[in-house]
Amino acid sequence: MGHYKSNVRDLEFNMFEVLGMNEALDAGEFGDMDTETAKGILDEVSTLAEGPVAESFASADRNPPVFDPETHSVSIPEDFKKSFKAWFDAGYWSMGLPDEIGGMPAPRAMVWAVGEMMLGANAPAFMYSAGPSFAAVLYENGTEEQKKWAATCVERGWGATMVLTEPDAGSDVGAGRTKAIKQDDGSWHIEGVKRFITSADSDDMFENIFHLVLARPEGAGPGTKGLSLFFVPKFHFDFENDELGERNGVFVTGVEHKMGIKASTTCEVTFGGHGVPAKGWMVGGDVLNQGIRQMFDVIEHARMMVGTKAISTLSTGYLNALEFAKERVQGGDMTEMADKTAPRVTITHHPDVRRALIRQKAFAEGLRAVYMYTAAHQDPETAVRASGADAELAHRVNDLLLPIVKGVGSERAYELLTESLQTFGGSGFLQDYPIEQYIRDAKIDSLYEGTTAIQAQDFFFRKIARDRGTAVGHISAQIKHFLGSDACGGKLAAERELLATALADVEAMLGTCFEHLMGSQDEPTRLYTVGLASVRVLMAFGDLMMGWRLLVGAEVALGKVDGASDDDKAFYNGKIAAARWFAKNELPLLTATRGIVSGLGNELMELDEAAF
Ligand code: ST9
Ligand code: FAD
Repeated sequence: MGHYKSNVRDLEFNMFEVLGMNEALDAGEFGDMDTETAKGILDEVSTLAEGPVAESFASADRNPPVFDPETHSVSIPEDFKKSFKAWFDAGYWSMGLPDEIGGMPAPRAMVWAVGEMMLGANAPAFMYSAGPSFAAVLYENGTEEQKKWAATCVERGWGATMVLTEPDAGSDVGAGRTKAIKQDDGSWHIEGVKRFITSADSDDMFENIFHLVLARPEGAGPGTKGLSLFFVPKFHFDFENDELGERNGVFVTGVEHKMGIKASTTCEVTFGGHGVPAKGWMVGGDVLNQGIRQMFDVIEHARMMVGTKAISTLSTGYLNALEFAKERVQGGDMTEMADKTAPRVTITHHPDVRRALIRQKAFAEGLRAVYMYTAAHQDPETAVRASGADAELAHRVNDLLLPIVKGVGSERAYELLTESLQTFGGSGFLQDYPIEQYIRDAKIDSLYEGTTAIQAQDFFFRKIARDRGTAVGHISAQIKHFLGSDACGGKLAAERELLATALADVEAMLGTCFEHLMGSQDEPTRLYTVGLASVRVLMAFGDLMMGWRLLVGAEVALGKVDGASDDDKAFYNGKIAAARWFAKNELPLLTATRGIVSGLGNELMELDEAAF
């Protein structure tokens, strides 16, 4: 048995018992994929993830890819390539792609459920398979000719990258200096150096790689709006018959040595610096200033992926810790403290270990419930069943929740994984168990695809203020609807009250931020106060979402627990216990956060830098 432990039962609970996706599936709204087929796929993917995909998880960490500067290429360990091939050959990457490029109809929730298992088993292997989903973005934004290239990219199984970052342009993508020079044949020459590019070389895993590159056409304006998106293949290919041609002038010029996800190559990439032009084609034809909008189609997938990766890692961390705790015998029962001859017990008998386990469980399952709810809003067919949202509102809800999945998912997963490690005692610190690697591999999730600070600003300024509260108003109304209903005869009355207080606390925090935002029109420095509050507010909203979704799940579980099979009874009781625990132990903390946010001033911004 490998390191990875999936949780298919909880995935199915979310999809079919809470979010009612079986209705859409069985009504034929996703082609041939009905509930039975979906369940079959989840089981198969679980076997694949826990088996061959997980197999090279540790070995590829200990023997990471090696860069050869002479040939600008990397060599990747064979066992890792085998894991990748096992996943890629299974073909599930085609789920949710447009039909025209070989897609298989599936709800996005199914795509992310499969993604969760692959990401938890071996995230780098999943990340190398970005080709088809990036090709879908090319297909959706491309010219008629580019749509054909997109189909080629999928058919030939090419690798792909997203290329934004430069040494002086990280969070501030608009500071990018890479330029694009128009050629007479309609193509562009890209010139510049990009940094930190994932999967920019990958040994012989793909016959070709296409890079989606942000660059500034000569004469274009500053900032993100002056950027355009270019399709830059590693090898040229004949647009008629797809035959591979000359090497294009895009070369990997360095590979980073990292704390984690070592099997995933993180590359410096130089365009046009080696005597061969790096030829690219502007996505969508020569329409200027659309690059950042188009790239955000990629970024939205990638932010969802990063959050799901973090959440999946926490889930397998918890399940590993649980297995260990059930076997590790240490100490006597607390009630027999005085009796030194009392029988020794497994550590699951110790109250603090139970506290740690339920905390890991509540966050892992709470975050899964939140990303599943978000995914349910990525298709109109499932959104309407999840919250009554029409297509337009569903889109806004998804936008609102992406920074929660990515920002809160990554921060909480990293924090809670230390709890998983702690459950192992000293053994957790060893490479004999996967947790230390989980922690190293999960740290990246709060950094790439926009740091947590960037997620928090996106959440407040763009997803709430600019949205004029539409999506957040819908979520708030949904929570209030839940508070006002009672499908389980008052069994969750105390928890509902705690949730009501949490909602009021979060609404008050958002209100405070709004006041500062409005006040900043006369007093611009009040924006600093929003900046000082924003990560706390993001995290608080995440807790509110988790608390709510866990209680919705608990209510479903309460309705089913009586008369359930032994396995289901244990499962449902676990759902109820985790939701109750979260409401009683985590939600009350939001009242303190509310106080902190309302008392924020700008003292910190006025403090001389020398005083830090
Ligand atoms: C990276 C990659 O880190 C790491 C991992 C790679 C893994 C690859 C593998 C992926 C696999 C995926 C698999 C998929 C599934 C497969 C399934 C298989 C079963 N939403 O606010 P403004 C746009 S890459 C939408 O003024 P600034 C919008 O067009 C590097 N659009 O920004 C807007 O115009 P308008 C990642 C948004 O001040 C325009 O931008 N790097 C959003 O100019 C300007 O907006 C980062 O993420 C949004 N949320 O620039 C950079 N926001 O307003 C982080 C903006 O007219 N930095 N737009 O609509 C930021 O995000 C900055 O806030 C900034 C600021 C750059 C946007
Ligand atoms: P900076 O932007 O310099 O940030 C430094 C600190 O300042 C952070 O704490 C940040 O939160 C804070 N900060 C910066 N600006 C603000 C602000 N306005 N408000 C508040 N706080 C702020 N990029 C790609 O294009 N493609 C890839 O495939 C890719 N893969 C990556 C893989 C790895 C392993 C890594 C490490 C990075 C990858 N990146 C990739 C780059 C990644 O997206 C950036 O590292 C990230 O966006 C942060 O940029 P930075 O590292 O320059 O940090």
